[in-house]
Amino acid sequence: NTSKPKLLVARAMFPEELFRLNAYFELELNPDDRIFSPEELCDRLQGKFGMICTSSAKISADLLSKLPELKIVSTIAVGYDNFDLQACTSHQVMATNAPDVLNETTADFAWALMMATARRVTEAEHFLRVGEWKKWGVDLFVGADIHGSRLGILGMGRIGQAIARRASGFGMEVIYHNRSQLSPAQESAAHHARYVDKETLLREADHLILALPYSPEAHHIIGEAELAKMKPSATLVNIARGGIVDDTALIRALREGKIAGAGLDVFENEPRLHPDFLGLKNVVLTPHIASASERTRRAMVNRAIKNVIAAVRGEVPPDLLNRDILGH
Ligand code: 8YV
Repeated sequence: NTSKPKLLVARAMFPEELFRLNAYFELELNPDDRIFSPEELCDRLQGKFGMICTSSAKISADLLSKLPELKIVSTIAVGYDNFDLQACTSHQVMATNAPDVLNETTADFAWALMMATARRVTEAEHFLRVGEWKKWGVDLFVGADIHGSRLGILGMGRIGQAIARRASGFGMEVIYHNRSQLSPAQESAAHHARYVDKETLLREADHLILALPYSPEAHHIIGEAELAKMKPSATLVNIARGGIVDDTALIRALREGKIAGAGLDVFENEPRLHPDFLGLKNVVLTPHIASASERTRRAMVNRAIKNVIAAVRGEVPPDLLNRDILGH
């Protein structure tokens, strides 16, 4: 049926879930999961009603000006810093994300990184794998405790609050900084997290987890000056976005012992990471997989599917980001 609107699914994702889209759209898939260059993305979007994509698809004013028929861009991510929302609105393109369904899975992974970093799990495993384990020692891979320590969270949205809740089982104190303070009810649900200024957060956290969205204001919000304020025994975890941390400054701080270690799931210029990370022992490095449980990734895809189906049916997509488009 060629009269159906066309939808580009820009990345390979669970064909069994995408199947439902066939009732509404003529699909163009990318089974090889190639990353389209901006030019190819523009070509492929010609004549399309919409697109399901990931954070790798940059939606700029320039691109949108070449796509008069486009109505919706739907990302399978909670973060949408790859979308120019203002340009979407002025070009009458709805932008949607896939929030909520990944909160708990992402919080789990933040904890995995924090624990692996503080207790030096991957460093110790490497030591064992390369055959260096000749004898046990009383100070072999001693690290920092999680239980009883003070957890700091920068960015106390839905994921930050899910991270905080998990602290109750570890007898931790939670402090946080956020654009705005949570309500007393939210704070008490987040293991009685205590709001502090950014300076106090940096100075007092034993383990600091970054869970804020990327924005130009958040660019390098953790740089040399901030790292210098942290405890030399502290662990830094980033499950948010590359660019929030100044990677060069972080590498220097890790080398000079300004902080004890870092657990990083996101990087500036990923998937190309700063090569000096690989030479550091006090880091745990993962390839942007914090939301990657089977169930959650399917739920994210389904959320994106719901949004495009709502759009084609003339309904308001549940996760519409640029709601000001409705007034136009
Ligand atoms: C996405 C993420 O899976 O949700 C986000 O913002 O970073 C991940 O959960 C990834 O960005 C692919 O879009």
